[in-house]
Amino acid sequence: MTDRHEMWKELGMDLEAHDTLCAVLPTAFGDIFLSQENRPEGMAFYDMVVSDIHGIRPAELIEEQKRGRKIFGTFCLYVPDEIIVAADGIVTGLCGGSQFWVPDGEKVLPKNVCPLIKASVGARLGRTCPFFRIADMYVGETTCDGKKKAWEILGEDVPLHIMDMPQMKRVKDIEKWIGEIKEFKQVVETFTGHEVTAENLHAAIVLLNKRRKAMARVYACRKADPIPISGKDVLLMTQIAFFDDPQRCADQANALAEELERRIDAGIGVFPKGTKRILLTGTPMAIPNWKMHHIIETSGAAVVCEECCTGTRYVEHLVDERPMMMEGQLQALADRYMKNNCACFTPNKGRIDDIIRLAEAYHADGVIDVNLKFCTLYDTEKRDVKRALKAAGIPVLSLETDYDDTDAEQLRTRVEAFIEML
Ligand code: BJ8
Repeated sequence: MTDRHEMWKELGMDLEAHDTLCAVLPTAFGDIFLSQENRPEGMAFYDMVVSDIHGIRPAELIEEQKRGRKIFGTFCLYVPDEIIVAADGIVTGLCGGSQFWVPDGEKVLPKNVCPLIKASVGARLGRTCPFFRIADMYVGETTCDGKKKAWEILGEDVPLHIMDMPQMKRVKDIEKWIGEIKEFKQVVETFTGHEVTAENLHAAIVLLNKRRKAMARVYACRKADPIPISGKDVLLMTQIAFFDDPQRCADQANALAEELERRIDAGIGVFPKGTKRILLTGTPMAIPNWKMHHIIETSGAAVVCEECCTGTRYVEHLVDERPMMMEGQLQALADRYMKNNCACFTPNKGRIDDIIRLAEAYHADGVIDVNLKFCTLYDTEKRDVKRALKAAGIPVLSLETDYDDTDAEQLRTRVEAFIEML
């Protein structure tokens, strides 16, 4: 594998600390992913990306920067990638998913902030992630309190624009959201030096819809029994999509979907027919957070769907491609992004409806609602999720977890008992 130390040094990274991270990842990945049997051949691409996760894509991004393109680091599904892509910018997701980055985050944040935020701040300030070093501008949003305060800290270190998210979905809130997208467009135009026109915005909408459709095709294959791909592998595909080139992402996902469709025709699965099927819902699972999937899929069940931001929310709902004028396009973007049902909204009944709809569509035997520690939004919503699923006759297990592995055995015991009763 190419030695990337020179590149990381030029990015101002802490090489010694970063080497520690690089030393543990291959073993973790091998144990969790490569130990699976009968994986689709299409996963070879994603395995290759992970094998040089801080090398291949960062090197590409640096090349693009040399050509004058700007890289935008984002942390939330509400930030409309289309605007950035239309201005010839590149989007890279920056949510931290490893415990490795948490201690550096805790140097500036209270301990009782969710690990996703602590890891994201820690990855930047600890200088141990190339993506956090490469991004020319970060885009924050006013979703949860922890993130809002984290932007103030990160903003001292890197150019940062904050999108003011509505907290409700009334007509006036959506109008305000369109105003925010307009302002974001201006910020991106100034930063990149490229005007967003109706033409390039249309092309960006089509491209990102293509990515959604290709990934949704992979997701749809999970409705089959036997299941042609593990939940872990679909999670990995989704996590990688956040920083990959959108066209390549769509091509790889389509190729994978074709293979899965052939598997379905031939009755080939990665778990025996009749394996218990779990829908996961809750907080997002940023790479390399594979904990819950691994526990579930080594406890006798399969994850067939994720109602979360590293799941269906990323692949469902296309932006209307018909408007060809700027006003209509911005409205279409606002409409599509407001179909995401994050717990930062009130009320958020749409999420409950989504969970029930998806549990039925993916023939789930049960739902596991997983909350990252200190995320009060999803933690509070657990009550409504439980109540609605009980009323719908769908078994549900609510869990809370952190990024470290100290609770893994306890979680396994609870998951095994849940699967047993399905
Ligand atoms: S649209 S889920 S990506 S906000 S887990 S940081 S909410 S305390 S990540 Fe999210 Fe956008 Fe919503 Fe999705 Fe805060 Fe909760 Fe932490 Fe969270």
